[in-house]
Amino acid sequence: MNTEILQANGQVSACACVLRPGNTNCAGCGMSLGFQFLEQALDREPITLVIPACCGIVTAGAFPTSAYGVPTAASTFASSPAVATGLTTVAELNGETHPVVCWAGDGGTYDIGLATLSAAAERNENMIYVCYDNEIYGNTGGQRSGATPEGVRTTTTPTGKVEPKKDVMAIMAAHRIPYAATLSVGHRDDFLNKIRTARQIRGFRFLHILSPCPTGWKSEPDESVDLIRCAVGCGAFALYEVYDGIRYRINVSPDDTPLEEYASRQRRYTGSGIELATINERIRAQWDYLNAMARTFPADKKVEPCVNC
Ligand SMILES: Cc1ncc(C[n+]2csc(CCOP(=O)(O)OP(=O)(O)O)c2C)c(N)n1
Ligand code: SF4
Ligand SMILES: [Mg+2]
Repeated sequence: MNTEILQANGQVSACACVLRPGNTNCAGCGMSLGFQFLEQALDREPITLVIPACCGIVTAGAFPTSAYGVPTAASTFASSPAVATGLTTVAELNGETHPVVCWAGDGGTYDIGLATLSAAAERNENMIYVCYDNEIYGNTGGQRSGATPEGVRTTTTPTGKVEPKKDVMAIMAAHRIPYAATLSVGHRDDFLNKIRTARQIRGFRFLHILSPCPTGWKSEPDESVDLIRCAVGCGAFALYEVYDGIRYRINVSPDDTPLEEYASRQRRYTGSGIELATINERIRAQWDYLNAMARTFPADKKVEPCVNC
């Protein structure tokens, strides 16, 4: 595969680094960390990226220069898993085994791209789909998405979103795909393990990253990693894996971190009309569900590396 990329300074680089320094992402953006962890986990193996409309494609810059050091296809919102399907098929026909990674925001995943995401998952296409979820349409000014949690103020929910966050993991599990997992940029080892696990499996793999967005969350850029640890600690973001859509493994259980600590460090919760106690109740109910699934249908089988990947 040709990985030569024309850099902003006009020089050609063969750098397999996924996201180059000097890109336009905001300081403290979870997407930047996610790309770094992806690259580390894959040990700089070449990949092909497919990215629909989102902050991630703004980062790419204007052709022929690019902030990405790997071949990157920009797609429409609705078509990224279909584009990735085509690229995977062609790569396999050419005898190439490098992964095709679809990298989309929550707007592109939960809402606007859901139809082709569902279709590719149902066909069990051989790709890694990553949703970096900043819980808003960040790129267009911070509107609410299906991923915005209840109680969060956005430009379209100025008094706090009333509806709960859509359970995208349950939707993906219902497709009985081989692997689905949630990833935290505050838990690096767990993050890298899940990328490596996904790499070893053939078929549709769905990875969901809670991606801090200081601009939209009204949080401090240097607190991003700690904030995600806090989200995991208070139970607002559960770290778990689902194999074949039915076998569950919880990776990190909540500790004693209060939801108030997570919420108070982001001004998107300030002045919300929804009580934290109400939000907490729903978080506890989700944990009851996850614990029951992990107890009843545990993921105890070890992943066997795919011989054709
Ligand atoms: C069909 C369609 N509708 C709306 C837009 C405008 N648009 C571009 S990016 C974006 C928000 C993307 O949100 P998300 O996928 O969460 O990524 P983020 O910007 O948060 O990184 C929107 C609404 C578009 N490009 N195409
Ligand atoms: S708006 Fe948010 S998601 Fe977009 S680049 Fe900035 S921090 Fe990242
Ligand atoms: Mg988003």
